[in-house]
Amino acid sequence: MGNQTLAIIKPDAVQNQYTELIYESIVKAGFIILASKMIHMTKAETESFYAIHQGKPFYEELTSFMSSGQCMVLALEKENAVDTWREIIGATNPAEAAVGTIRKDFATSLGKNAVHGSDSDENAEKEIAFFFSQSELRANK
Ligand code: 3AN
Repeated sequence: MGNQTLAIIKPDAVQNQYTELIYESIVKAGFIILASKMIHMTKAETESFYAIHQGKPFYEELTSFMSSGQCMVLALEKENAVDTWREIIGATNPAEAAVGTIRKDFATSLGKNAVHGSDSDENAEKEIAFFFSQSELRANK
């Protein structure tokens, strides 16, 4: 069981000014924020980040949306971080997300679903390394 995960506050949530509320939920849930920053990915960068979904019907929509505006990316630390963060964000489809989850409260649609969370420890490590250098991650240690 790993203790780190990658969170992204997606362009819909940033544009709707939910960044602070979501950041607050992260802190209240007891995560240590190892590093965070605002970024605006190019289409090529989102295609690389979501390469695992290449070929799926929603790949074009997903990569266009994720490169449409600023995101906040965060490297989070807590015991059992991947599962804990996925419980807090709720189901992929906000219509199916449980009451009190971030996607229930802040997501716009299945495609524009406010936040990202890594789905395994292995992917968390890869995704954190995709966005953050060792020196950025070392800052709070
Ligand atoms: P999750 O983010 O909950 O792990 P994944 O990994 O299945 O969900 O999908 C990655 C992202 O792709 C989702 N967060 C969502 O933005 C988008 N997505 C997934 N399924 C669809 C779909 N059927 N239509 C549009 N976008 C989708």
